[in-house]
Amino acid sequence: MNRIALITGATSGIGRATALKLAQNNFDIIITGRRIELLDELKKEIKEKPSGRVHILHFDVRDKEQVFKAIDALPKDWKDIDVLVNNAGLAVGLEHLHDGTVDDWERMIDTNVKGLLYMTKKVSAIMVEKNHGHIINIGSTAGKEVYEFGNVYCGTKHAVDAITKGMRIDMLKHKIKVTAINPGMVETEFSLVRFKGDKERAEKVYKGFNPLIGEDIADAILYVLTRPEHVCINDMIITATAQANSLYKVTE
Ligand code: NDP
Ligand code: 8X3
Repeated sequence: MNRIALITGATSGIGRATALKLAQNNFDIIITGRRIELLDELKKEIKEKPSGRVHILHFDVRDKEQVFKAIDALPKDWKDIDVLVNNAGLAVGLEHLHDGTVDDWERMIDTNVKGLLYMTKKVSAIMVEKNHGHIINIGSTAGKEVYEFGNVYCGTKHAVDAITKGMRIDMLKHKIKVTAINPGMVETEFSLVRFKGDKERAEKVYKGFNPLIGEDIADAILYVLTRPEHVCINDMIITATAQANSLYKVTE
């Protein structure tokens, strides 16, 4: 029987690439996000993959009532989730703290930290019932070190790092694997969102630099999910060859 994987933030970037990669490798996929038209498009693509089984959940991870209702209302044949990929997340703004916008901070904290917690609460309860499952949290190099202007975004990803470690302890006796995948710069909609739709500024981030793409992270997720039962990959940091850490990268 195929494993069921729920991926948050599947409309774009890392989440979309992961949904396609896992569907290619015989996972049944629950895709989630706010942009329903993109979920519908992805559903069509997944239907062409070997698994072909796909289910859409449409909600904002910041809204705990929506999250809880969506998981509670899953049809019986989709409820038995084996894999949760907590991927939905964002950076908004890139300013010194005293120039920062409170609403940007709240969007990041509510999505990257609280949204991840709401999802995990509901889905891990299903996994605990059956003493089986795998939770993958998408952290960041920003959760391992802090860079100028990164303040609150780095704070949320450091929180993901700590919460992942806590989860692994709590899930231990339930045989649930917990993995953090921490990418460096990946070319997705990330910078467009960070710079609030300023395409020119977003493109500059990757100019002359050879970044990761969503599929590189999807590959790592598939690797982590296909280890033997007794092996749990706890923590992975993945950067482009042209990047050493948050502070050092080379451009051509
Ligand atoms: P994208 O902007 O391309 O994708 C982000 C995804 O998250 C979208 O599918 C978006 O869906 C979803 N999302 C955002 N906010 C919400 C919300 N409130 N409710 C539900 N879904 C939401 O960025 P990436 O693919 O790059 O980012 C994915 C994850 O990877 C994030 O956690 C990010 O922090 C992390 N990351 C990214 C790196 C990078 O350089 N790109 C590096 C390290 C980590 P929709 O808008 O449809 O709701
Ligand atoms: C995304 C990578 O370097 O923009 O988490 O923080 S970075």
